[in-house]
Amino acid sequence: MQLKRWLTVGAVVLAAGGVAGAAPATASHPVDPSQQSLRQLGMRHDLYIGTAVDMAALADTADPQYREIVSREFSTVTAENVMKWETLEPTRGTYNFGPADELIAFAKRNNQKVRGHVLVWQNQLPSWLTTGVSNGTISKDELRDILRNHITTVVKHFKGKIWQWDVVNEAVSDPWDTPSTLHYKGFWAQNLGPGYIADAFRWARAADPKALLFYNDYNIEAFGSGDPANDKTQFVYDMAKALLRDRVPIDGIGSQGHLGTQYGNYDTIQVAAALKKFAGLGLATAFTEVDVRSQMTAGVQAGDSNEINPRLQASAANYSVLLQACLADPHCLSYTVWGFTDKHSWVPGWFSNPPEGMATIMDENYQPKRAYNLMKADLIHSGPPYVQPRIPQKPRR
Ligand code: 9MR
Repeated sequence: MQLKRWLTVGAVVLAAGGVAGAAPATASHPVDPSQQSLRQLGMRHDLYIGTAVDMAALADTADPQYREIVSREFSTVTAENVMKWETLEPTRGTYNFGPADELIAFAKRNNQKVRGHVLVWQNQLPSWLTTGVSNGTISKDELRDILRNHITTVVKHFKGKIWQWDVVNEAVSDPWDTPSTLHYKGFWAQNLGPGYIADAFRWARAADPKALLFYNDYNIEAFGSGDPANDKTQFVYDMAKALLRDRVPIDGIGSQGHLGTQYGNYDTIQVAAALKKFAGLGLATAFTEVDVRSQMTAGVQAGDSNEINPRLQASAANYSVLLQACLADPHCLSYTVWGFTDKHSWVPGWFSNPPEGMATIMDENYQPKRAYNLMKADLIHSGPPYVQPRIPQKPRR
């Protein structure tokens, strides 16, 4: 009796699409899917839709809308900055978990998963670490111990609370770097050699047997020439294959998805093919930091619709290309945008010559743009046989 009652209530909630307080759908009044949130529509495919969260914005009592949209629209969250080394361990051995713990508590209250970002990266390192290495007070052996300690402490602290960890981020160079032949770049490769990548995954796995462990990078949305000397996607693919051969516990590839309307970018077929190739190795995939920025020409800044509209269209199209490709491969587990409003986006602060912006799915006043609606449409108008529910990834031992 108890069980039957629960099932009946559950069925009504499901029919209403889980909208708190919404009238249940009936045959004569079906739910209008365009009124559902991204997170509700994603669940039609078991696909988690996420956003990076700016903790200052989340805490801003003068702006409740930010919080409200994070909880309403998204089923997974990523800390935009507060899980990075400079925030977590600003002084050697002293950890500042407060801001990250707040995000985890927020996610729990809102029934959201958390992507952990990031364990090993060459940016946003604390100065005690970089200065210590450059002035020789931290030796190479000690540096390896420091890295192991950091990974172990951080992963253990969040054990059981992180769905996917970005274990290593942006380890591979770009064709515009010197030398132009792709290689392992940055602080960690320079000081420890590329073996730090396998170490990092092993240490992370030892600290949390259940989290999915990801390698995360940008400009790997599609394959190019196939030559790892200049095709970054191929380089990362070869790296992942070698890690798996060496029984390193890597579970997934995060494709960041930072695109710009001034570039050619890709089509859905190319991007879906790349995801399927990674899945062929036995890996999950995810889009982890999607945004599509535009150059803020004088015309855009002056409000000229001839300049603005094509950019909004192109931005929306690129959001859609990545989402359709993700939907097309059941191993693509989540699609996270790197901020959802132009009010809080890294883009204008980063690209100033020429200025760039308009990169997110809502404008500075939280008004949805075409990109937001196109994402919804993709989630609504897709399904079997070509779009199947997600296949959960088992963490590798
Ligand atoms: O969005 C982040 C911005 O607030 C920081 O200032 C910046 C520092 O490097 O990092 C940004 O996030 C980056 C992410 O951690 C890794 N991939 C690229 C993202 C955009 O730069």
